Order: sequence, then C-alpha cells, then structure tokens
Amino acid sequence: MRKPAMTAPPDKKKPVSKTSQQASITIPAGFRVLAGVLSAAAQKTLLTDIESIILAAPLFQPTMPRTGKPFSVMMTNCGQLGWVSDKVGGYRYQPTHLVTGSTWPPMPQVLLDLWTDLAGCEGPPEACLINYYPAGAKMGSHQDRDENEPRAPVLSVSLGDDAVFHVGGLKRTDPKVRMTLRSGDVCLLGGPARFAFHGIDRVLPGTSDLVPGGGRLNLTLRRVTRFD
Ligand SMILES: O=C(O)CCC(=O)C(=O)O
Repeated sequence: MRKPAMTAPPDKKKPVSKTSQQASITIPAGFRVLAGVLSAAAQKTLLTDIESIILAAPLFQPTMPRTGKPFSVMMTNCGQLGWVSDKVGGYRYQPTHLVTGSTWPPMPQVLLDLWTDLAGCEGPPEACLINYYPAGAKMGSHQDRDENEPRAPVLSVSLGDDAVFHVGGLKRTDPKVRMTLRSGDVCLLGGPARFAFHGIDRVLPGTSDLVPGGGRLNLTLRRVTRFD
C-alpha cells in the first residue's frame, strides 16, 4: 500500500505497561481480544483484498464535526454503509464515498465469515470502516454510538504494526486498561461492553512488515440498522 501523503503528529507517549493498579480495573463483560485469529497467510490475503478496496475507494482524511480538525488516521469503507465524518455533516453512515460519491466496495468474504463465527448475533454486518494509521497516528477515547443496533457487537481486525489499545468503562472518566493489539488479532466490544470507551494511544512503528511502507490497518465491522 502506498503511504498516504499526510503529516502525522509526533507521538511522545510511551506504551503503558500493565501495573498492579490496572489489574484491579473491571472492564464491562463482552470485551474480548482474540489473539492470532488470522494466520500470516490469511493476513496477506486479506491485505490484498483491502488494497483492492482502497484502489476503488481511496483513503480520505476525515475531519471533526464543527472544528474541521483533521483526524490523524486515514479512512475508507467497504460494505453497504460507510462511516464518515466532516466539518459540516458530522459523524454519520452513508452508502457512498465521501469524496468520489461511489458506492462502497463489497465486504471481503473472510470478514463476513469472521462476523458469522464470532459476533454471536442474528444478522450480518452492514459497514466495515477501514482505518489506516501511519506512524504517529492515534485515535482518541470514544464510544461507538452512531449505530442503531446495540445487540450487535463491534468486531475489529488488526493488520500491520502493533498498536497500544485502551478500553475502559461506560464513562469517559472510568479507569482504562491498556494492551497491545497485533496483526491478526480480533477485538470484540459486545454486550455490556458495546459502549465502552476505547481508543488507540499509539502505533509501534517497525513491528510488522505486512503493510508495505509500514503502519497499521484496522477493519471495524458494525451493524448499523436494527435487525427487525
Ligand atoms: O483501531 C482500532 O483498533 C480501534 C478503531 C476504533 O476504535 C474505531 O474505529 O472506532
């Protein structure tokens, strides 16, 4: 994948190691990290699928509602709906690319299969947000609240460089646990953890050679509309 032309802010934060204080933190049930779900070969195949998607639906730089401040991650989507954000329209799902106006490419079968195997809910996902993190990119603590089906989890797949992920409770101020997500890992926020605050503190450059040019991809599958 070509490295998108963007300047990522320098990140001086160090990964936070697990402390005895963190050991006492309770994360809502329904948060799971499944390490190494995708083999090295499966990661390569999925990366090839994602590269084709990015050719058809190029990465764009989303901006924050109202302020127009750019995110440090680049994004695109696949599936029926895609998550976008810009200054005027804010956070939302839409069936077309923010820049090209084309419908999003279909979701790769391997992602649909992961959802069937792991999501534990009745219907398929409708959206797969593809986040590309160059070195220095991060994602602030947030809840995923733009979907109308709380019975469906958020399922995400990591590819490429390791990242320091944090997850907390249902309030922004709740204590957080930090952990490293690696290429091939799957993370689930479901049940009571569906609306847990979470985010990416930093990407650890040079920890994977999967993504040409380095960086990390995160593929986040979500159900947007209600099942019934
Ligand atoms: O990159 C990740 O692992 C988390 C992505 C995320 O939180 C999101 O897309 O809402």
